[in-house]
Amino acid sequence: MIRGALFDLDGVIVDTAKYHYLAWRRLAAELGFGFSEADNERLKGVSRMRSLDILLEVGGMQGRFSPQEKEEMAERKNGWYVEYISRMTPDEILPGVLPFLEEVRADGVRTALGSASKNTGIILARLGIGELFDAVVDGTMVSRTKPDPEVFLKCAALLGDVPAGECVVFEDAVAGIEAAHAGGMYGVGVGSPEVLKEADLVIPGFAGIEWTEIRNQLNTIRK
Ligand code: B16
Ligand code: MG
Repeated sequence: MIRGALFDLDGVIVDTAKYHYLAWRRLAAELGFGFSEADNERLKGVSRMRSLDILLEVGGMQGRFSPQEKEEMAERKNGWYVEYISRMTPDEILPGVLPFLEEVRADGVRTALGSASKNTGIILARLGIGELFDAVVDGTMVSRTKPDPEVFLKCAALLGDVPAGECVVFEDAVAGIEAAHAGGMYGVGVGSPEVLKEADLVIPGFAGIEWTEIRNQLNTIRK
C-alpha cells in the first residue's frame, strides 16, 4: 500500500533545466567556450558544484581554478539563474501535474517535494503550489546528493515516518531513481524508458495519467 508520494522538482513539476542551461551557458561564454543543450543533459539532478565541475570539464578547464574561484563562479551563475526563475509563472507547471497531485491527495496519500535545488522555495512561491505538499526537503537541508537517498528518507520522516516501502518517488533523473531504490522506495521515472531503465514504471509526463492506475500497478510489485 502506498502512503507517501514524493516528487522531484526540476523535470517533474516544472522545467527549470532551461533556466539552469541559460545561466551555465552564460558562465561558459564568459570563460570563452560554448556549452550545448546536449552538455546540459549531464547536469540534470546534479548538485550545483558538481555541475560546475562538469561544465569546466566540457571547456577543458578542469583543475585550473581554486576552490574559492569556483565558489565565486557558482555564485555568479546562481545570481543569473535566480533572476530567470524570479519571473516564472504558474503556467510553467508541466501539463497534468496539478490534477495528478490533487488525485493523489484525494486518495489520502501524503505528498512531499524532494529536490537537490537550493532555490526550491523561490520556485514553489512563484508557482503558488507550496500548499499541495505536506513536506518539502530541498538542497539546503541535505548533506548528500542523489543517488544518496537522504533527501527522500527525510521526506518520508517529515510525512510522519511513512515507511520507505510505502513511498513512491517520481523522478526524471537516473540518479533520482537510484536514490529512491537505495532508500527502499518505489521509483517511477518521468521521461524516456531508454534512459530510466531502472525505474519500476516509466511515464512520459503526467498528462492523461491517473494516480489510481499507477498505484494499482505499483501494488503488484513487492518492495
Ligand atoms: P540549485 P532537482 C536539481 O533539481 C537540478 O536538476 C540540477 O540541474 C541543479 O544543479 C540542482 O537542482 C541544484 O540546483 O543550483 O538551484 O541549488 O531535479 O533535484 O529538483
Ligand atoms: Mg529532476
